[in-house]
Formats: sequence, structure tokens, C-alpha cells
Amino acid sequence: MTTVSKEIRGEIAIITVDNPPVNALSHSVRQGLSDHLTDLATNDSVKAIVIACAGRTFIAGADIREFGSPPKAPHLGEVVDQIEAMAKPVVAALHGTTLGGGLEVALSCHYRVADPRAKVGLPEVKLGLLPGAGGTQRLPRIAGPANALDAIVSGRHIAAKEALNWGVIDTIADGDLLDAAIALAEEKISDGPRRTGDMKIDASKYDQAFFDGFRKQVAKQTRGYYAPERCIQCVEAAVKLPLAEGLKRERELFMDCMANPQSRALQHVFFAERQVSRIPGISKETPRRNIQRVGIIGAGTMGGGIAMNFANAGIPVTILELKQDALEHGLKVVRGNYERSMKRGKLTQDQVDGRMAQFTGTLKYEDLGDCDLIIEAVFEKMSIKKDVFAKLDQVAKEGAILASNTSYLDIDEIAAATKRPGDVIGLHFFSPANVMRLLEIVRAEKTSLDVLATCVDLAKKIRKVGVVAGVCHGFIGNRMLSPYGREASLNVIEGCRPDEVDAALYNFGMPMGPMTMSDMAGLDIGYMSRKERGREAYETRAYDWTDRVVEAGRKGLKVGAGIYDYDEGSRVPKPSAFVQTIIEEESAKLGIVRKSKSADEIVERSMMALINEGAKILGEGHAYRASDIDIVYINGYGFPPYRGGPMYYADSLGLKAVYEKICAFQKEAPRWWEPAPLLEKLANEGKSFADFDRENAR
Ligand code: T1G
Repeated sequence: MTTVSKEIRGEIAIITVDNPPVNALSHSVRQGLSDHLTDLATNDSVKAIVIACAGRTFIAGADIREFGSPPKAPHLGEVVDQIEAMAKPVVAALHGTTLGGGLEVALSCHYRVADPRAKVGLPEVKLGLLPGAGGTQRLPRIAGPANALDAIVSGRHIAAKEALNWGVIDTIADGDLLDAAIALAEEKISDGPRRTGDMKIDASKYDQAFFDGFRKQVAKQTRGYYAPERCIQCVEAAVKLPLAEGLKRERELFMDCMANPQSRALQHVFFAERQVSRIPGISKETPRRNIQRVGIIGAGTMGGGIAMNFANAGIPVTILELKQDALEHGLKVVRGNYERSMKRGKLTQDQVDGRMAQFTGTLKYEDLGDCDLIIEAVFEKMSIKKDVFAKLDQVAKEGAILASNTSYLDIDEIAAATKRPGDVIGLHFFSPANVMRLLEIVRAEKTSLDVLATCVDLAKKIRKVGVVAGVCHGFIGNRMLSPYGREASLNVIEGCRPDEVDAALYNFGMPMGPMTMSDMAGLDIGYMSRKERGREAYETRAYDWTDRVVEAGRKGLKVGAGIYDYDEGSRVPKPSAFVQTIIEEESAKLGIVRKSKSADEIVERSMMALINEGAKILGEGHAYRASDIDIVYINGYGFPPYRGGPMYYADSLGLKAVYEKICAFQKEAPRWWEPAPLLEKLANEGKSFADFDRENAR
């Protein structure tokens, strides 16, 4: 199939790229563009050229699937330079998401027109890279270094209107995009080419203080990442150097990022995130249920947050509470969330009102009778969940999907409380539910395929990353969190201070340490769960000290004291002498001679526990892929994406080394460190989790 075609209309030539699904700049596209441009350069009857794309979007970037294989000429940089050097005006017609190399192609054109809904961006940094075909040199020239730094270091999508204000596009099409592009091309015949590369930057306005100020501004969000600093250095080069030298510098820094392990890890995450919706037995032909209205039981933090996801997607919501004041409070919190977004400029008043108009509040279960999906977000107690589902069995219409938001309870047991177990599924949202992208879709034993398929599609519709998990205590994420936290806690009782453990894991790349996270979540949740399960069910050495903290009334941040002290109104954790005394007393009771550990030892112990549990989950079939587990941990728990996720990280260490480390830990604590059988098998076969995923490709 020809990926690049050409047609001539009067004096205008139209080059069309057609390389589904996103017109990526595969070799055939680069070759096609170059050949047609060479041909048109000498065609005197053609006075101007339009470059457009078929399908859903203008070019969305280099073909990521070609990374890792030796690049084939013509290289993108050569094509981009060829476009800019054309003697006749070249106009880009932008629609969809013009990203990465696609925007670099557009910037090398002389003029640009966009569909009103078009977006542009340079998201290479999200792949551990930087725009490597002139984007870091041309965007600062046309939009200014400040906007260029914003776009290149954040990788965000920029709407057409903002791009127009930046000068990145010349006009927004009013009507047919191609017609507008042809009209612009005709108009520019007399002006001739306007080369972005020739535009000048007033270097005096962008001194070292400007760049260092930007570095400070983005330090928090780019912590641990390799590419952002190189992106900034490229823009510095654009300010200081002529185009040719700047392009050379960009090439050097691009290759530097490409060679850094973070880029492969981030590319792994990119594809892994797109794998999660591939479910065995589900195809495009699998029937789906039509979700027109959603019922939410519980208008608390979780219920309200969950409901917002559907309202945001334009799906009407009926939200049920037991008491009027709780219902009103819940809806008030939801409105407050939207109004905060409005204050940040993310929503207009009309949009806030439109979202709120999607909500119907009720105190009566009967009012859920017209819902196609009902999600309960009530108290995390099995008896209460079963009551709710028994009631739903009475009131829900035939074919309604009944979902529990439980974070670890047994969905099979909940389903058994109904006469329609095939309609029951787990939809585990992560708090805050209207913000966190992760959704664990828990497939119970009797969940029917069309219910599962419907929920996998629905996750995308509400802009969540939906990962299918099997029924086990804690599903994927919380089940792995448990040993990770246990080992962190044991480090404390054996000699480390809580803040030492937190600092080690924070510096590894976690968003916060496990002690701080426990204080934020509330220590009483784990405390009650342990009391319910009994001392036989858990490692008492790890938790007797935290139980004493709770029994001293220190439930965490919410009461202003937990493992850490907190100043009035502050969320900043401060080491607590009171808690340190409890820790040392508990160590003494256990006859432990306290010994601190290095940051590497602290990280290794928690990471090995995390990986081992992930391997158990994978081996037991409660996750379809190791890469799914990576996506859960990145999106639900903030595992640093530039390390690819816990399973990818294990592969980077080598499974043999991981297995040996776990065996060493097992010698000290046999009960808690049983190596996952799948890990042992892969280690002995010299394989990786990636091999497992390839061999079990769904
Ligand atoms: N290369 C190859 N395949 C790609 C691709 C790409 N750039 N982008 C998307 N796909 C595939 C994706 O794997 C999926 O495949 C299908 O297209 C639909 O994607 C030199 C070096 C464009 C916003 O980083 O952000 O240019 O699973 O499910 O949700 O400076 O895809 O169907 O088989 O995501 O509508 C820079 C990455 C590259 C853009 C569409 N560009 N893509 O989102 O669909 S580096 C990017 C996206 C670069 C130059 C540098 C999104 C999208 P399959 P999808 P979507």
C-alpha cells in the first residue's frame, strides 16, 4: 500500500501520508515524502505544496517500533531539512494529534493550518528522549524559548488555539482543512518560503538565570529523569548557536538519551500501557453491554470521586446515600472539586454546571432500577457488601452490571450473595478516584465475558488505565504493597529510623516513603485489618511497634500524629522522639541489637519483596502479563516510570540475581520469603519476565 501519495490541483501539489493507525514516520513514509519532494522541486507548474495526512491524525511521531533497529536513510532529520530548503512554499495541514517527529515535519514546513480540534506536542521526553529532528531548535525560534521549554520538558499536548497564540500555526481552518491549506498555499505563492530555521532569537533575554530558573521550576516533576536536563540544554543551544550547530548539539544529546536505559524503560511503559486491554477470549466481536446510566452507592470520598469519572465522560449518574445530609454533603464535595478545577482554568462555569447536571441524588435503592452499571463504594466490610449486593439483586434491572469497589475483599464471595454472579465484577478505583488513572478490573470466577469486555472498554472511555486482575487478597497492587511495607517496617525494628527508610525509597524514585504513605492513608486501617485477621496471619515483628503507635492515638496525618509528628496544619513529616522510643522498646523486647542499614540495603529488601509477590501473582494467573503488573505499580503507587515498573526493574537486575537474593532472605525468614515458583523457574531457565510475556502473548 502506498503510504505517501501525491496529487496536483492547478498550481498546488498535495502530498498525503496514509500510514495507519497514526501516520508514524516509518521508513516508507520518510522515503515517500523525500521522493515526492524531490520530484516536485523541479516541477515548474507546481508553485506551492501542501502536506496532509489521511486517517485520524497528522503524523504522530517517529515510529517507536523502529527504535532499537539500525536507522535507515532517509533519516527524519534529512527529510525535515529537505522540506525547509524547498524553494516553493510548503504548507502543513494539521489535524488530530501532531506529535514528536510529526510536529518537527510541520515546523520545517513554511506555514501551518490546523483543524480547530487539533493538538500539537513534543512528547519525546515521555519516552526518555528529546525531539531529535530539529524540534528543539525550531520551536524556540517560532514560539520563543519559554514556550518551547514548557512544551518540550512537559511533553504536553497543546490545543490549536494556544498553538496559534504561540505562532506555531498560522491559522485555524474554518471548514474543510484541506481546502484551507490549499487556500493558504495559493496565498503564499507570492511570499515564498518562510523558514523557521532562519528565525532569530534575542539571546539577551534568555540568559543563564532564565534557564536556571526554569530548571528550579521543573525540578520536582522531573526528579530522577535523565532526558529533561538534556532537553533544556538543547534549547540553550538554540538560543546560543546558529541552526546548523544547534542541530548538531541536538543530535548528540538525542543519542545520549537514546543510549540511556531510561529510554528503553519508558518505551516499555508506553507499549505496556497499550497491552492491558488485550484480554484472552475478548475480541472486537465479543458483545458489550450498553452503559447509558451508572449508579453509585455511597457519596463519600470514593463514591463521589468514582461518580465524577462518569459525569466527566458525559454518562449520567444516580448516586445513592442512606441519609439526606450525607447525600448533600457528598454532592457538595463533588461540586467543590469541579469549582477548584474551574479556578485553575481547566473548566468553565458552564462545564461545571453541565457536569453537576449529570448527577441525580437519591435515598432509595429502587431509583437504581434504570442503571446499566451499579458500583458500590460502601464500608470495607464483607457483611455490609453482601447486604448491598443482595438488595441490588432485588432492584437492579436485568443485565445490569453490579460492581464492587472493594480494595481487597473476595469478589466471588460477594457475587454469591446474588442470583446473577455472571453480572458481578470488581472495579477497584484508587483514591482520589477522579484523579488516579489506575483501575483494577477484578474478574471473578463467574464474571461473564461480555461484562468483562464492557468494563475494559469503559475504563478507556473514562480515561483510566484498566488492568484486569484475578481474585486474591489485595488483587495486584495492594497484594504487592503488603510485603513491600512489611520489609520496610522490619528495617525499622531492626535498626533504621523511619525517615531513613523513607529517604532511601524516595531517592530510589518512589513518590514518598512507605512510612509517610502509611501516615497519609491512616495507620488505623492496617491496625483494624490485623486485629480482624489475628496474630497468626501476619509478621508481628513488623507491626507490633506500629500497633502501639495507633494505640497511643496516633492514627496518622489525619489526627496530626502517626509514625511522624506534624506541626499544626502541616503535612510535613517530622521524626518523633515518642515513636522512636516505642521502636527501641519493641526492638529490645525482641532481643534485637539495632543496626542501621545502607540505602541500597533498604531499597533492595523492599524491592525484592515487591518483585517476589508480583511473580506469585503472575504465576497464579491473577495478572495476564508481567507488564500489566508494571502498569499497576506505576499508575497506582507511583513506581518511577523511568525504571519501567517492578517487573521490568527485576529483568534489568537479572532474574537469577533476584532469585538468589530472595533465597538469601528466605534463610533469615522462611515463612515470608518463599521464592515465587515462576521466578525460580524463569531464573533457572535463564529467562526474564519479558520472555514470559512474549511466550504467553495474548
Ligand atoms: N509509533 C508507533 N506506533 C504508535 C505510535 C508511534 N509513535 N503512536 C501510537 N502508536 C500505536 C499504538 O501503539 C497503538 O497501536 C495505536 O498506534 C493507537 O495508539 C525524532 C524520536 C498518538 C496520542 O510519543 O501519544 O517522534 O496497540 O492506543 O489513545 O523527535 O498513541 O493499536 O497496535 O495510543 O488514540 C513521538 C505516541 C515519538 C506519540 C494516539 N510521538 N503516541 O492515542 O491511541 S518519538 C509520540 C501517542 C519521536 C522524533 C522522536 C498516542 C496518540 P496498537 P493509542 P490513542
